[in-house]
Amino acid sequence: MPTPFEKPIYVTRPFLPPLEQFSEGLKEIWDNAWLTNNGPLVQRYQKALSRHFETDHLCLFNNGTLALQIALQGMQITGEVITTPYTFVATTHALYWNKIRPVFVDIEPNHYTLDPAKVEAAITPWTTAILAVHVYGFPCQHAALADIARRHNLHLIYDAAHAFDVKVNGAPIGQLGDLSMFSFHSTKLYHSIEGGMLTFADGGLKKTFDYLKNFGFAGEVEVVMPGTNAKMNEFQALMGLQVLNYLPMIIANRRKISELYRATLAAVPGIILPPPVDPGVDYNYAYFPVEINETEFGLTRDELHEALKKYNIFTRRYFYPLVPDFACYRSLSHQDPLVVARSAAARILTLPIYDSLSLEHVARICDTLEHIQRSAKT
Ligand code: T4K
Repeated sequence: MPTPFEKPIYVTRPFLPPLEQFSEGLKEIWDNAWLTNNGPLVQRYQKALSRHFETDHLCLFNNGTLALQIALQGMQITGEVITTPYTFVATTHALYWNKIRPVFVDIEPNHYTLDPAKVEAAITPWTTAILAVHVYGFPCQHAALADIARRHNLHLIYDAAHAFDVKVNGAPIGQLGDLSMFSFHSTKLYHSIEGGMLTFADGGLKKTFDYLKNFGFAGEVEVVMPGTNAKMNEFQALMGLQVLNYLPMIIANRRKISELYRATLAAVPGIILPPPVDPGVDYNYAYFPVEINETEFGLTRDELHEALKKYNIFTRRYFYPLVPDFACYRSLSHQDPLVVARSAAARILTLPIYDSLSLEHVARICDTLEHIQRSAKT
């Protein structure tokens, strides 16, 4: 009979470098007395990421949401954009803040990413771009999306908030499409406390993004466009630089957790494991989403979510409710009934996964899930 965890087990916990190491780094910030506005650590961080992703077409921001908003503005995306309903609400908000109409199209059932087979039917004369999400770090069906984008002369933009360090056929995922946005929020496998990054194919955009994140300043007394304030600060850069050194360990630990979940939960009726990643994909183990088949499991996803709380296990229903069901988007009409996305939103539970979660605790979480399932059936 499993017992509740002594301390809460959350869906995620941020990786933190050793405190002494971070304190050592803070001394440099104190010596510089330079806290933000493209300081030396942000510049060093940008170089480190350029090396990591093998590109100079990269720009840092204070968070992923503003990075995406600025991307859309800098690329002058207007009118309608075809996008996924199955995402964190910030994806859609970034469109809304640019006065772009989101047109929701369903996801495919294998990896929950935008379904290319349904995109073309939603294209209108006002469509200017496709904004797809590598949800849970699962790569979108890029070849099919790129083909549609090319034939209809649309931009192809990726919200890669979950996809840091994912590679497709050996290449960083940020090389796909016209532009990708990455989130470095503390809840992500890789973080800079808060932070965001754009990588993009057209190097000419870098200047525009740099202006837009700094009020549009092009010099001390020259403002070339109405920008905003979306600059990363030195503390974020310090964290991002230090966490980068631990990335291989973070991903390796997550991989072990994912493998243990897979091996143990395969035997539990009603728990459908996340799909295996396609060949050629180096995955980052960002999330561990399981689908709950309530008939076989004996409880609904929501009942299980509640039941786990009694054991001090706090899973999340990423992504429920579906974005078009939020009050602020409910009035938007969309032709696609979003059947697959609705089913995913009703059935998926993301289980705890983070580098410091011990395998012993993972085994206990699995025991608890098995116990809840057996008790539900009796
Ligand atoms: N696009 C997509 C597809 C995204 O998923 C996101 C963000 C964005 C765009 C926007 O990027 P950012 O602007 O955020 O860079 C979290 C994150 O706040 C959000 O960044 C993330 N997606 C989303 C999926 O999840 P919440 O509301 O679930 O976070 P919260 O505070 O409930 O945290 C979840 C759990 O993490 C907590 O129960 C405990 C743990 N936690 C959290 C924090 C902040 C910690 O242990 N320590 C911490 O410092 O949204």
